[in-house]
Amino acid sequence: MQWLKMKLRFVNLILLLISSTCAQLGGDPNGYLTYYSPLGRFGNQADHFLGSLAFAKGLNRTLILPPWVEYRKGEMRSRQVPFNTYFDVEPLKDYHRVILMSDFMWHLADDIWPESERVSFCYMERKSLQQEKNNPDQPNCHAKDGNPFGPFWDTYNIDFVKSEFYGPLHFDVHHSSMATKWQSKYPADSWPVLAFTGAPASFPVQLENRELQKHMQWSAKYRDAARDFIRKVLPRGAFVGIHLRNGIDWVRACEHVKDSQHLFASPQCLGYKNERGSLYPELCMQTKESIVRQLKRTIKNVRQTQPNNEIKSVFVASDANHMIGELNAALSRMGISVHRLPEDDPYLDLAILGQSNHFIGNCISSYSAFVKRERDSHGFPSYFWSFPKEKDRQQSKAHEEL
Ligand code: GFB
Repeated sequence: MQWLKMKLRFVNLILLLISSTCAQLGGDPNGYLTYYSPLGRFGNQADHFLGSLAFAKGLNRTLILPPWVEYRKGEMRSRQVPFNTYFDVEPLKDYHRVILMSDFMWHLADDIWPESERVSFCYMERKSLQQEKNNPDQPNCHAKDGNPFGPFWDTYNIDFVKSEFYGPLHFDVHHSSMATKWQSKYPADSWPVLAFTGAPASFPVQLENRELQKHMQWSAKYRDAARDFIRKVLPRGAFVGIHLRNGIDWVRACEHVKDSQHLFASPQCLGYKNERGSLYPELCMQTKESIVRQLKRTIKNVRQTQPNNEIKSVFVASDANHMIGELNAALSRMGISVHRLPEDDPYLDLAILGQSNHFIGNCISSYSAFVKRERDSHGFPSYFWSFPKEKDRQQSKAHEEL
């Protein structure tokens, strides 16, 4: 009898465990949302992620966390890196329900999203680059057409059997009844998963969604690596983190400054309606002299205003030229050393910049924008290269002195 009771208890425990895992993993009656962000590299994808998170919340659907898409030198196909390699999943849940793509595909997809019901969503027909695939009688999203589209969905063995064009609906759930329109056109019981061929979000990130950055917290691996670098490599004392975006792709991108009101992340300093000014070339690409000048000025200002937390070093993150020699030469007389990572690591660079006492970034770069948002969420100070314009700064200084 005793034995039977124990056995029953054991079976009950197992049943409880199974049901709580299922409850944790979903079976969300409100449905799911998944997307692929074909735009750019990390900074662009992060902007898209914040917008998609807000959109999923607006629609009250669980967001399936996509992997980060990476492009490595010499590799033809993009790589998909699980979301939680870089960021913890739990803090996101303070804002809204999320699930890792691999968990969804392993544990829930067979029931919730069987292969025969996988529909890809796009605003309107997307033509294939292979002409023979374009059928005027059957317009299609061609969700897996080309790299990186194909490799992304292939990572999870996802094929689509149909396309759905959602236009004229859009993604701004903050300023209209858009969420209700989505819900009534695509109710969760008949559309359990909305799978978008592009992110359901704007670029750059919508003003209202910037603050969601606080839910993106570095995984233990990156938190620890950043802390170790700061403790073991940098001298004791405060440090300035700087982002130098100066690779050849950037030089080319900066050519668009002359015919644009906005470029990439520029609203972060100029304002979304250019209320803090128009674009100018130095905002995008700075001279070495102006970088040294601004850095020295920042260090001197901090020495005057915060004498108890003197800056002892500079940490440089860059995609191309870190200017270590020039910066060391310019700053050594001030007793300041200049450092970089021994090996290229865009994520560790970001995590360290996020922790610096002061940060100077590139207003136009979405990579810098990620750091700025993270620092804003902690109340840490940030500045931009060549902003405000040197002439405007001199004028306002003269005005102050009057
Ligand atoms: O992140 P991202 O979209 O920012 O793309 P931007 C820039 C990529 O360059 C990063 C590398 O994801 C990194 O891989 N990178 C940039 C860096 N800065 C650093 C750095 O300080 N350290 C390291 N290790 N790597 C724009 C894109 O890039 O560039 C546009 O938004 C377009 O789509 C344009 O491609 C040319 O916004 O700076």
